[in-house]
Amino acid sequence: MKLRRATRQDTSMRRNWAYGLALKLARVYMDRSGQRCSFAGSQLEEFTSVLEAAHKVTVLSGAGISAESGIPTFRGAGGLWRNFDATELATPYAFAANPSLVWEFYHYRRCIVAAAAPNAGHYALEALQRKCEQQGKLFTLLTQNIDGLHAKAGSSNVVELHGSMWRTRCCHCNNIQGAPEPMAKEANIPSMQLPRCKLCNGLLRPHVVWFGECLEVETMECAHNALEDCDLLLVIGTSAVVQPAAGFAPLVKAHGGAVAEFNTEDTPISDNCRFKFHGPAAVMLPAALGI
Ligand code: BV8
Ligand code: ZN
Repeated sequence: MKLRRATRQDTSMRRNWAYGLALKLARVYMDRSGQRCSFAGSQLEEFTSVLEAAHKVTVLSGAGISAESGIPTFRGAGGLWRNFDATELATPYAFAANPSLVWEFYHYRRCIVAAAAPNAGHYALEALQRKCEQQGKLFTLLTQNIDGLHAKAGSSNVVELHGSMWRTRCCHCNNIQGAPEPMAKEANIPSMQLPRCKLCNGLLRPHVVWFGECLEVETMECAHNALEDCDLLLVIGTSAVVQPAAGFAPLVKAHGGAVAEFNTEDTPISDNCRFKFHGPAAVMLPAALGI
């Protein structure tokens, strides 16, 4: 039996079949886990053709993409640490008032992340980056997360808008170094015994951007280069409340770029989004990206 060459029509038939399967698969997953998930088949096709036609693809991720790795989100149920609101401790004022407490807060988060692994959502973005770069597209992954799970999943040149919990900075000479050894619970360590700078013995602080602090100039430049003329922005697992990141989607929409939101619920930017994939990122991203 002579195998005839696959026509264009064959390929699109196979692709439609694949999408249909992804959709069915996605639905099956939701029922068992009880998590609501929805995206219209037609929207998936449109999203896929916009992705294929795009020259510049940018991704913005938030705490929601790490939720299925067991990392508490800021506004989710886990957003509280010892009845402290995470956003209260992530400020220069909290650190000035009680550096030991803030050190313990970051130590607690490092322990959770150290025990966690990237999920299918992180890996789908790693695969998307590879695919885009193979196709000669410009791709940038911007994240608000300080957990380092995108890099752990293999993503490269990740722009960490708010820094990393795995780096520290000297409050005196600004020298950046690694994260220190774990510390005991309820340590209340006097600040002189807290991690110190190996150059000047100054107090070290997590190398992250706290509320009320500006993002680094280079980081903002990277972000603006990635958003300028971007054809497609994927916004994943963010409540879109914290500025300046919350302003990125409206910026892309304003210059005619398409925005696709991946979230378990609506957010303040949902109306700016041409595509909305409602459901857990670890399911919706592989399904929507056909990865
Ligand atoms: C600054 C690092 C100049 C530290 C962080 C304009 C108006 C009003 C206020 C301001 C403004 N401009 C500046 C401010 C002040 C402030 C701000 O925006 N405040 C907010 C609260 C209104 N911004 C700043 O201070 C920024 N600096 O602008 O400097 C300046 C300064 C002062 C005044 C003017 C100008 C610095 C902001 C960075 C702070 N540092 N992190 C640390 O992490 O410890 S922010 C931190 O919180 C995260 O990095 C992240 O950005 C934010 C949390 O948001 P998300 O990641 O979105 O997480 P969240 O839990 O909120 O939501 C999770 C989402 O996922 C939800 O939507 C949920 O539905 C969804 N989800 C859950 N599970 C899943 C899921 N989705 C998919 N799948 C799932 N499985
Ligand atoms: Zn120093």
